[in-house]
Amino acid sequence: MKLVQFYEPGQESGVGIVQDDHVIDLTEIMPEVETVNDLMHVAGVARISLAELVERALNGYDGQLAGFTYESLDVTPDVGFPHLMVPLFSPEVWGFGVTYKRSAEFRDDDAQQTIYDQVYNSDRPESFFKATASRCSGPNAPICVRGDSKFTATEPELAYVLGDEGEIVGYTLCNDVSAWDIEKENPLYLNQSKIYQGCCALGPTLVTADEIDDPYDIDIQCRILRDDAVVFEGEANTSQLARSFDELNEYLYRDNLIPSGTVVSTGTGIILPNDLGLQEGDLVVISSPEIGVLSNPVQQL
Ligand code: DO4
Ligand code: MG
Repeated sequence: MKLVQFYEPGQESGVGIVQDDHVIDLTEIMPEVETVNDLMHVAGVARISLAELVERALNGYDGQLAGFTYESLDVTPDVGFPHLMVPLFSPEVWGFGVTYKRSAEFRDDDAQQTIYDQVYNSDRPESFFKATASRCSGPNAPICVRGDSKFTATEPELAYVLGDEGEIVGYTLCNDVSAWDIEKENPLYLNQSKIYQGCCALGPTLVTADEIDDPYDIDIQCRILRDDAVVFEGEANTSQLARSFDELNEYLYRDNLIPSGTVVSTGTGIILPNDLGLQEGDLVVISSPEIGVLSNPVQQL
């Protein structure tokens, strides 16, 4: 099942179920559910999966199903019109890094050092705090280049969403936008590369865990458009990940309280060339056949 959150004038947020090119308005059927976070809470209390909860609600409803076309929601956010939002309001987004060989090799070559290779080959993975809900952009909303960065990169990643017992309830796409020039200057500046306004895009859907046959075989593509021309294309597959999600979770939860709805971004296998930092007006399009297309324009702060 693919879930989205959408904005509608007069209503802060609603939850939708994507079926082909339509979005069914679940909030019509379950008025107590305005966010995917609410849905996760209800499913948690009932001790059933998100998909089961939604199936039960749909089966028990005999009214007319209302909704939108997906296309009509997949538009630039405007308070006057319905549009997609982040797929959930994640209290915390965490990132893992150098989980793909390509990421480790590139970062070491660039800085003529071996620290990334050491982490790639260590038991302990690299993890970092990435964002809070207010720093995350949904589909078609701007991702940002911070004012003091001359080279900010897109990092297209598969992300998973955690339930209150540490279980993976679903998957989404994450753009771990990072100011590479700042983290290259000194690895201790990593937080400033990773965490700032508009540093993270999530979406477009949250695909429930039951619907993903093999999370270690997901294709991720990325394209960057500048003045309507494609200036970058790259792809990766999660089979190239060097670590399992169990392994990442094992470290994430060590003496660390992780709230329900936390998003964990699993690292990038797509690396931008050194002459292609993001610029105001670029459009970054990340996609996966299972999750959908996440497009975000770039804004220079
Ligand atoms: O320390 C660098 C960050 C690595 C990262 O975010 C990634 O590999 O995706
Ligand atoms: Mg990353």
